[in-house]
Amino acid sequence: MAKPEMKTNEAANACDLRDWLDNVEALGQLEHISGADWDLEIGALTEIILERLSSPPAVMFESVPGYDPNRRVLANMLETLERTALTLNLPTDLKTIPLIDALRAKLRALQPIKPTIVSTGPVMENVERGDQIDLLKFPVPRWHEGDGGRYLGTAHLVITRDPETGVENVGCYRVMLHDKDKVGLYISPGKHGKMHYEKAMRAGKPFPVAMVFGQHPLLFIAASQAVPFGVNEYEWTGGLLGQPIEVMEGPLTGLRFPATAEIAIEGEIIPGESLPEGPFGEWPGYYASAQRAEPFVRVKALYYRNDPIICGAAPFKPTIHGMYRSCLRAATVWNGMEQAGVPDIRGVYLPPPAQRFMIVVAIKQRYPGHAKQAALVACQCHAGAYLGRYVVVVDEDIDITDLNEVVWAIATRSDPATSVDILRRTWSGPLDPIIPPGQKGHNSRMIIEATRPYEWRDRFPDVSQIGSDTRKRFSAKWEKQLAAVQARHARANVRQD
Ligand SMILES: Cc1cc2nc3c(=O)[nH]c(=O)nc-3n(C[C@H](O)[C@H](O)[C@H](O)COP(=O)(O)O)c2cc1C
Ligand SMILES: [Mn+2]
Repeated sequence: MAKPEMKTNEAANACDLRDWLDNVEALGQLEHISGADWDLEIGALTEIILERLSSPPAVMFESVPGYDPNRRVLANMLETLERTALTLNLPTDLKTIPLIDALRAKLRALQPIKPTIVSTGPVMENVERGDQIDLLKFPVPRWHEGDGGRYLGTAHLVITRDPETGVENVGCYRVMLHDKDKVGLYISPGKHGKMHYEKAMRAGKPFPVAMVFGQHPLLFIAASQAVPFGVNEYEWTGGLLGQPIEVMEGPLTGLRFPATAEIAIEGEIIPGESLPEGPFGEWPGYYASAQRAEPFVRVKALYYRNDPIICGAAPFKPTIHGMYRSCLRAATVWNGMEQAGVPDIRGVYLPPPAQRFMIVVAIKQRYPGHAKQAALVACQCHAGAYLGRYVVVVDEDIDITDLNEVVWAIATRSDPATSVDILRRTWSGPLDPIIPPGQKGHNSRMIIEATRPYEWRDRFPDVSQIGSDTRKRFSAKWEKQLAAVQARHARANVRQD
């Protein structure tokens, strides 16, 4: 069968999940699984696929037992470099550090573009109000064994407005399904949506909320990652795509959501009402924030496309995924460092198993103290300051996307008595597993200078490794045999169950 052609942003509606799926299909990175149950089975299969494959496909779960077979769940949207690049409107053939570099250039130059307001769209193909609303008719997964419920919102949009200023926000804060028309919301302190909510509660007023479950993954990235304070998430998304996205105003709340959303709701939080929320398997790989009373939204209207798709990005133990989050965070930390004037940065990366808990920076050392400056700024600029732990600075010859190389640099180019500093009382939060309950808030940072010491860097022992010219010469000469040896001995990244 001929492969479908990739659609460009001009040809496709730039911000429709269905066009994105066609492009992922064209990349050969979409799998379909029929018959997995909503209760743990979808979550477990997602986790096992991530464990087994270093380049995992996106997975569409269809025909979930007990549900309309065309109501689907999409997992693993962004788990390869190609799909991350596709989503961010970047070339799909970039390696990790060039991708991060291209992304940060794009973010630096980004000019927000206001969305186009349309009167309706595919999301209005089905409209249900009041008693008709039944969210239990959607195959909402219970993702992890320790979860306190089914999570409808893990890769979604929560749209709110500041009750005092009217400023709109689009955030991604987890959403638990309580009932056919009630969904719980957990927003951690300081998030924009939380500030809006707190203002409404102080005024004793119902708080209108719209939510979208299923949309182009760039909108999920905008809601969950990269948008700087003061920039509207829809305008940022338009700026990144180079054209406006289409939104419509919710008939009940006026809150705006993408016209191509798969599923959208409008509703309100009533002051004083709460239900038990959590626990939930969180991105550090633990259930760290326990079950608590949290607000919930009374759903007043439900809209969905025909054959709707719920997008899911439940976090699993980060030893098996999360590369795209590392790339996004690395791009924003790198830009933060550059804005603070740190020269000659050759790369920034967050090893996926550690996520924000470790930042690795490669520099070309230029002056005494350059490495320390790079480390301090990396872990204290806005993008790098929250929930960190270790920051490692290495020389430019280290491949910072390869943990073996980073560990080798630490092991051989740092001396604990002279290469390490500790910062105390830095910015942490409720999800930090090592801070005891009741004491969460601050944590500490360790800076590791794993660079050749500046004073005698020219006399530091040479690395024992074939030079790149030698490597090229012999690998070209022996390529056929080497490829055959490789093919005979290749092993998939398989874990036995
Ligand atoms: C899969 C995923 C789930 C998230 N869940 C939550 C959550 O439950 N609560 C929360 O406060 N932040 C959560 N976040 C982080 C926020 O989305 C992120 O901090 C975002 O920048 C918040 O938007 P805001 O800056 O407009 O408040 C999540 C992020 C991701 C990627
Ligand atoms: Mn925001």
